[in-house]
Amino acid sequence: MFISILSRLTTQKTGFLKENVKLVTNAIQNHYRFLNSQVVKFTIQTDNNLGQTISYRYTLDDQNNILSKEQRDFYEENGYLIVKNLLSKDYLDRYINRFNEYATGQLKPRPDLLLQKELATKSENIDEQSLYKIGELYADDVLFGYCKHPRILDYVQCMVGPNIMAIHTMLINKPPDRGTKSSRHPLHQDLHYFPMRPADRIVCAWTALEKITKENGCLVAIPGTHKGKHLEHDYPDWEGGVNKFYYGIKDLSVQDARVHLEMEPGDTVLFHPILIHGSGVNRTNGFRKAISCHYAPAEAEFIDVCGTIQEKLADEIMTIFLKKYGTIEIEMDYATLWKLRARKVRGIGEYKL
Ligand SMILES: O=C(O)CCC(=O)C(=O)O
Repeated sequence: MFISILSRLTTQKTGFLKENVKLVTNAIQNHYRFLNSQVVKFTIQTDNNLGQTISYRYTLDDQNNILSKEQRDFYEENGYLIVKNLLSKDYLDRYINRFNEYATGQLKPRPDLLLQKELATKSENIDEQSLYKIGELYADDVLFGYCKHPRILDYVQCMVGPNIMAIHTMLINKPPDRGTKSSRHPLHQDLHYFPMRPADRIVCAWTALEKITKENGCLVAIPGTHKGKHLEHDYPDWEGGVNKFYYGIKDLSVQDARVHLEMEPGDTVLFHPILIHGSGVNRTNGFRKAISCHYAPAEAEFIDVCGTIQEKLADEIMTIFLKKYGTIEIEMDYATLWKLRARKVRGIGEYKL
């Protein structure tokens, strides 16, 4: 079903006219119809050193041979892979400086850049303590440079294939905890947010912009859970609440097997969207910054999440979207919202808004 929610866009905020929105929506549908007609068939069989045929499911053959066999096997088995020192300090400084320009008000954000405040500082002005997350990084050339970085894309291609879209982008600044623990991110699976499939061809790249440890709230993951199912999620029942959209897995029984992903600046973890992961409280006096991008193939299938376990979150995200852009009526659904936000970063089928 294409039309599930009637949404409203504003001319002032987006600069779109009603007719243009319709044209854009049609163009996106045609674009994905074109890409879907060219779906790449992914090979999942290869030989191991003993001459036996083994199956790889989560990584692709014949991409750019950048993954060593050990790295590939590790990702297949655990659902994540840390690549040490992938980005140099110049790049990290560039992203941190850009964050600081927004946090200090030196730079005015484009209307489509999302500046999100931490729950504990909701009523405060934007500064380094309150500015928790910058989203929709395509609205900033410097930050979007991360999503297009060839060193990142060379690894991403091993999971996604040659035609790559950036589907979800964030710079996350976890501030020192003020006793509320509100910057914790409950254990979740990222697929819960995404209306595209197949899950095995989606991957997140998450790069430490500074040293990230257990004390300042590193990522935690449960290795091997990418082989499981997409589980039911909801807001956790935490005293003091939880940040907007921080859904966690309901009734999770395997908490004890978690590992802490401590990382040096420039280290990058790639992880599967069904891997169960989250992050802890920042118990230090410093900030914990990371930048991330989720990627999917340009040929991905967009699904209708109505009637699925994703519907509640999708409705919540659509409601926020409508509130932000509210005056012209257009027809829009959750999948189209994600198509509008996706940007082609490598390969064929370039689509520019
Ligand atoms: O950076 C964090 O603290 C958590 C990020 C995360 O879990 C995610 O992006 O899915």
